[in-house]
Amino acid sequence: MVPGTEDVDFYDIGSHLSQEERMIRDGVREWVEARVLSVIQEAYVERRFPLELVPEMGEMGMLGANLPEEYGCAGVSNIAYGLIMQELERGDSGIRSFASVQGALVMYPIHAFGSADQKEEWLPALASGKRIGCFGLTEPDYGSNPAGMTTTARRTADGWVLDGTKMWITNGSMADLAVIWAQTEEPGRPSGIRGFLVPTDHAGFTAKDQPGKLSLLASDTSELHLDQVEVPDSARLPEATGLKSALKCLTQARYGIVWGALGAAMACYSEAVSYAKERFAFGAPIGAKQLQQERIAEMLTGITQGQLVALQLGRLKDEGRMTPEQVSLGKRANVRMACDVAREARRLLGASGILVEYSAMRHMANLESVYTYEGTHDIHSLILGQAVTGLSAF
Ligand code: TGC
Ligand code: FAD
Repeated sequence: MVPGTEDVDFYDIGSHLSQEERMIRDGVREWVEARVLSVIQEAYVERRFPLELVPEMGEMGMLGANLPEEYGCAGVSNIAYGLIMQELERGDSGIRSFASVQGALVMYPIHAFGSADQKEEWLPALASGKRIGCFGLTEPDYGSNPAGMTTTARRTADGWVLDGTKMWITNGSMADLAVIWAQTEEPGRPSGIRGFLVPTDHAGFTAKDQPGKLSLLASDTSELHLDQVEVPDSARLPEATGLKSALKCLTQARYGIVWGALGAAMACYSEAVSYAKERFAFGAPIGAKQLQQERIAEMLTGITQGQLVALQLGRLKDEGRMTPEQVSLGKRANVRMACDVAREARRLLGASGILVEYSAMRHMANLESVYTYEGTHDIHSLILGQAVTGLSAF
């Protein structure tokens, strides 16, 4: 077994999962061990997303897994979906990001807000990985506050013309389809934010890779440019009305991150424990030293608390009772915990911890993006502060 793939379950949380959920978790874990961990170090150093894995992810039902079977999806519980995200991020945050964007930010809005034709056309192709999607909300000047977006969709006799720039877009350069959020300009109607399905081969659509990243190196992060891109009215998501629809997509993706962050933390923890038992200093394994044992105890505590949060959140989601604010608490807490665990694991590994052969520093660097995207840590503090006090501090 590759270090980092052991189960971490100090509170026997696995006993609360159904047999199917455990089977799904173990199947994805085995796949990650065999297929992701064998390529990820090289892909990371080469700064490339391992695109060759996408058809396998589709075949195994990992894309939009909690959406219904009628569209070629796996139709699993939200807890099983979370476990898939956990196992993927145990491999690398970039692999989980791919699945999050494809499932929660592209397939979910098509399923929730799309027409029957849009669902038929896109969902099976996206579920199988034959088509790739991206989600364009953020702009160069509007990240935390997407309400200010300046991308426009101007109504014409035949449809819409889109103009604007979207920044930091995961999967952007390899996508066949972009979900673009834009301010509408329509004669006689107030402007509002709406979502559009834009095939990326349309004239005027360009994507370029974001250079200079030091995080999520095995992930495609791109800038999208829309220069008078014409789409018919049938490309508009008919049920998406206002920014609220885009924010609902974020809730789905953030839910996946609550679980995904656990996977990254578990990988770092397991690697650190195994290193602590084997590495000798001052005549004894460093794992026999009290300072390292405290480190390990802190990591295990954080992971165990995070597992309980994820499990209860999953239950609430499966019962249809989960609120966006509850997701904010989970995203904020679990990602911060994972950042702390990755950093402490890297330190425990000494000089070896800076090598790509070990996963701690890769996860540590990746998690800085996870801390920032899908609502920064600060934004989730403000969401929680507002929920508790009723006062906005944005
Ligand atoms: P605000 O007035 O608070 O809300 C407008 C309406 O939307 C409702 N709402 C939500 N509904 C569902 N889910 C959510 N998460 C929601 N948040 C708000 C809200 O109740 C309201 O409804 P109604 O009926 O009263 O009209 O809107 P605001 O413009 O003040 O914004 C609030 C704020 C700052 C929290 C929001 O803009 C925000 O979350 N900002 C962060 C932006 C962000 O997270 N961007 C992520 C981009 S995608 C990405 O990063 C992908 S990374 C790749 C990966 O996932 O792996
Ligand atoms: P800003 O909003 O400029 O924030 C800068 C700093 O100010 C942060 O520390 C923030 O917390 C703080 N801040 C902001 N507002 C307040 C406030 N009111 N009070 C106190 N502090 C505040 N976006 C997409 O649409 N699609 C994607 O696929 C996507 N993928 C991404 C992939 C990566 C690798 C990264 C890094 C980002 C991605 N994003 C994507 C964008 C991401 O969602 C934004 O970066 C994020 O929402 C923050 O926006 P910003 O970077 O513009 O930061």
